[in-house]
Amino acid sequence: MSKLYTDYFFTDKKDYDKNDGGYVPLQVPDVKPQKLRIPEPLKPTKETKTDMYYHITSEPGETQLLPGVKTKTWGYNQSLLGKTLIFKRGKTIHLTFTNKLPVLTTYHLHGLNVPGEVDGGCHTPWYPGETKTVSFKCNQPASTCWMHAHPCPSTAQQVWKGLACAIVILDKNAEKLPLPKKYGVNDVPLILQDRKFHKDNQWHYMKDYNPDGVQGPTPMIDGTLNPYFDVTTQKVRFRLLDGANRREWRLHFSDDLPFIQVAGDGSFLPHPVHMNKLMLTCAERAEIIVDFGKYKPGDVIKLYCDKTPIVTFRIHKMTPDNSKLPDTLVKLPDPKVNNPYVHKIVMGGTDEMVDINGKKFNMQRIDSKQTIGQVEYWDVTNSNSCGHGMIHPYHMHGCQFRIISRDGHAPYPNEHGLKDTLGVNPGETVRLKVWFNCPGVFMYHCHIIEHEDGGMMAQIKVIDPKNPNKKYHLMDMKTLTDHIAKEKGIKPSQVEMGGMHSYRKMGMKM
Ligand SMILES: [Cu+2]
Repeated sequence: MSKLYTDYFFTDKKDYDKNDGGYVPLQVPDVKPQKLRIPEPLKPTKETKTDMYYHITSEPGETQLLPGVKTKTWGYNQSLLGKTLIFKRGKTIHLTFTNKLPVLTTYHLHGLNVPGEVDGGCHTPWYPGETKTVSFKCNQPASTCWMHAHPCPSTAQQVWKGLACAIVILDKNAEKLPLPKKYGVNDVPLILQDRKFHKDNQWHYMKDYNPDGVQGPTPMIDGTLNPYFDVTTQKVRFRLLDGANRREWRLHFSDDLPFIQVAGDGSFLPHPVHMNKLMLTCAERAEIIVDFGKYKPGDVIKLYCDKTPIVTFRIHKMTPDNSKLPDTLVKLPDPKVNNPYVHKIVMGGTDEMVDINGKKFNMQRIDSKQTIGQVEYWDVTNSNSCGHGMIHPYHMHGCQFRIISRDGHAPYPNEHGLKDTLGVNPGETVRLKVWFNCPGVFMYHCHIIEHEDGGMMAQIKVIDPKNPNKKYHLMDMKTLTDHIAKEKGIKPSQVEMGGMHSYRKMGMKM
């Protein structure tokens, strides 16, 4: 029997979000159990041997979440969240985006190795009514990634309204592994979010605003309140995604039912990890295999976050499944560091004081450079004090990195795969090995979304050695503010965006 890990790994429990003054505990909402709204796969508009084409529209809508009045929400091709994008490795993907929202938005492909213009950060807005297409070759390992809006400094507000969906990458290795693969039956994404409902069942982002991250007491899983899932196969693969603005999810099942983590953010883990607890920080993903074999039809198992049940599993008749995972799930790229320069990244402050290396994000400033082909260490520090600090989930666009060490010690057992986001403990320095495959300007930031909007973000120019002087068009605050003022029919000085408070309080310009 492999070792069973029974803790959340994070070093100091005092740093969990639940010890923060602004913490909002989860509560089971007062609604009848709802069938889990597993997002359907989005059908390509066209698929050839080499190419896949999709059309995605971001649109406002209304969603029946609580009894009574529907909630005003935003989504992709639907009123809330979006259908799952399934990309096949090796194909060229063409994504046509139409923005039917009353505000500008972007389409960030979180976890994808794509050029800066395709990445969907703040420099590539879609203005209301606009349609544009991006294309890229999908050439990265099987994994669960996601897409979400990223128009700084309004990312948090747009994700809160519902602009997020899962991306699944398939490859030949994944096809061969003895894993549950029936999407929607035993291969199920669980997008973990939380919301607060106000009068008339509405969300009010600005009323709930907290510069350390907006939270709500109501768990919302795949856009479902109080969800249940019918288990009809002995083993189920859950693709867990922390899609919350702020919340960490400390997950465990009834009876401390063990499970196997097989994948992290950007790939399978080299070896399966047996565990009965799992913590995800914002934007992290984990694929786990749960074996319900010891239960009988009629049994009920629950998934908890801390003490609150968030999904109910109803056991039905199932055929025995004796499939065994191999010890090695994937062979991952592990290039040698070939440049001695070490990037030093310090995530500092809390509330409005957040920054990186003492500076708040500026869309026009390049903070770092790296050339394609160079493999470099990045030392990422969380300078909050230990014991009463916050865990900052550090995310890099445009790459999948390896975690080398945490304060000189080995990474946690479940972070040996490719990663794009990781929780950094207060006082800790994590060493990453980073390389890029695509050129462009990419952001790196804390993925507590209010922290990134508030300026705990910086950007890197990734240089293509074949075209080292390429100029990139970068967004600026005046253009952004003027456009938003025009959309709303107000003066630029009247424009209000979530992250602006942090800059204003610090007397800084964006
Ligand atoms: Cu943070």
